[in-house]
Amino acid sequence: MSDIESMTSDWLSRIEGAADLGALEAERVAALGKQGAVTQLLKTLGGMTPEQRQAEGPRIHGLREKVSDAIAARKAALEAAELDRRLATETLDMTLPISTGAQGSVHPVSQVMDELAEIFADLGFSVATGPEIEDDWRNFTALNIPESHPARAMHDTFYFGEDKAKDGKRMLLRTHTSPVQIRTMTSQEPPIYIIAPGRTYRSDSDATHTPMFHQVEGLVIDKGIHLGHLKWTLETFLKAYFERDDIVLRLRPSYFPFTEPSVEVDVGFTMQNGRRVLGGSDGWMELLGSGMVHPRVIAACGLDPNVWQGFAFGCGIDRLAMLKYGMDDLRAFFDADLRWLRHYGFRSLDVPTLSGGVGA
Ligand code: 2NL
Repeated sequence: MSDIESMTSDWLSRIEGAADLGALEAERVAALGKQGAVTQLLKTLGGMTPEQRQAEGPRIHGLREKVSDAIAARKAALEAAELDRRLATETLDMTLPISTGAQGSVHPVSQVMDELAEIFADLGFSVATGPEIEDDWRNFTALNIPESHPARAMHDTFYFGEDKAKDGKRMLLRTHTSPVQIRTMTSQEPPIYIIAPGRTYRSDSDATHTPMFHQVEGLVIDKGIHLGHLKWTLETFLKAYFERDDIVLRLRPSYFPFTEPSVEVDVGFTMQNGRRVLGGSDGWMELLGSGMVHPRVIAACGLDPNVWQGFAFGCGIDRLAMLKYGMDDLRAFFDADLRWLRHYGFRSLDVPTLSGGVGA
């Protein structure tokens, strides 16, 4: 066996014997580093005659190539073994209780959803949910918003392509939670007392609008329902939610295609140390939209509007959270910044309400 051949097998066995990445790196430096044995050998080519170089050059370069290939192969094998070892040992039992070092907390939106569920449960309402991908009929047509209605454009709807159409119907991301109420009315016998909290989508983005936002709508369908029931329900809800008895509501005539009459609801505030505090009536803040369910909506769901009446309301949950907790930028809701949660008093391991987790 020539010198080069014995050197090759010597290096290959040393590389193969490297027990870990550190040992392998030491072998690499010893062979291919500046002062390495193979590098030194390559340098001898300079002092050879052309004939010697022609004979020795390919052999020495061949040695260098085999050594560097062997190092790369050994490195890959050691890394794969290391990954296997970590995958086998670094398991995480997700069923174990979280450590006391936990940093997160319930999100304000989840907290408000739980509060809503709890308050309305006391008034006899249950929580209804439905899909976020809806069809045109449930999101618009059944709500008395026909094809040509400007409200369709106003909603800045995210539509799916024709290729995602179901039964010839084009699908969309629901622009409000009303389709949940439509589903309830078309599948359940009245009386109906529900709230529908959840995610809704509109193509809109600035300090007060995010493309995904949370809405809660309420719906009552029963016999002999009138505006007085709507006003009492909203007053009772807002007093419980803001935990104040001096909440004053102002009802203004408005327009929604799905309610008649339609009522916009403002909540009164007073100024305290330059800040708006809810309660009293020094000024007014727009809070929610509502009205008596339009007879056409009741009829579209297969019910007789001469027998069944109802009221409905809709409100942004993000807005409810901002007002209650004094938050001013909606975008922070979706930044997952723990400092923001802590700043507004949300702590790990909080148990916010007795009904924690029953909201959507
Ligand atoms: C707003 C206004 C509103 C409704 C939502 C509704 C649902 C059905 C029938 C009738 Cl199924 N009405 N929902 C009614 C009035 C207003 O929302 O400004 N939301 C943010």
